[in-house]
Amino acid sequence: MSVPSLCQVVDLDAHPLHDDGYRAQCRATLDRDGALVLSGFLLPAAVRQLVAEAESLQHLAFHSEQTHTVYLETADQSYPQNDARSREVASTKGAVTADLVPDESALRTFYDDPVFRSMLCDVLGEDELFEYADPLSSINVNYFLAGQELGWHFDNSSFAVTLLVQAPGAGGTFEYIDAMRSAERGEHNEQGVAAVLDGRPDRPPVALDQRAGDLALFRGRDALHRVTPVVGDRTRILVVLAYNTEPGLSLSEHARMTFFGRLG
Ligand SMILES: O=C(O)CCC(=O)C(=O)O
Ligand SMILES: [Fe+2]
Repeated sequence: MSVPSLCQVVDLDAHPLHDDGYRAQCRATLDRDGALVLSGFLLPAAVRQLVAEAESLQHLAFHSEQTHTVYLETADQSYPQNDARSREVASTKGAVTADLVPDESALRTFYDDPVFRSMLCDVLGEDELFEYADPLSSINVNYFLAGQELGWHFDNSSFAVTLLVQAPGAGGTFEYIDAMRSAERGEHNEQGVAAVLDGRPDRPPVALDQRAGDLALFRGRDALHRVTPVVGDRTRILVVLAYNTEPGLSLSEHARMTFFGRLG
């Protein structure tokens, strides 16, 4: 079996990835909202096929259960009790790494596709995007079982690209509050973040309406975001398509050990 072609996997009528007007529209939405959902990105047959593939890989998932701060650091109790830097949130999920994704997977069809990558560049305002140098981190299939969640956090990378393969029965919602800090300017908005953790945010979180087969882009370095606990027996299956803006970079050894349980 060979890798399916882009038109067999992506609904190119609804999402003409090569088209400059389409790209400009996507970019305007992402710039305005801090997140973008491409509804019905995958063709229905590709969604069904990816669910089957993800289910067949699930027994290989590494399960991580972590506590961390919203800044993805270890809580520092030398800060006051209500300071965002001393407060822990919990994240639990299972992850299958890129090296375990079959060569003929539809996920490779668009992860590697030059048109898809140049579309991402235009939408994100990047010159070029590169895969991770390590064999684990470029494509991750994540599984959220009943009760599993990602606590409020900021990402280390400036943007994220995700594909929802299977939505849970309930819960498992991606929520975000855009522009809650400026990592670039070193402004971490500890007070605003603490208010979110206390359940009294200045601005209400936005719930992303991402359904199975929808691609999402978000600026997770400055948008505070979380995934609410999954409710019910249907596993949330979400693929993270991870890129770097420079070649030759690997995910840190600490992050690989935490999320994948191994380095390569
Ligand atoms: O599962 C999701 O939808 C978001 C994933 C995420 O925020 C992350 O991996 O940092
Ligand atoms: Fe994140």
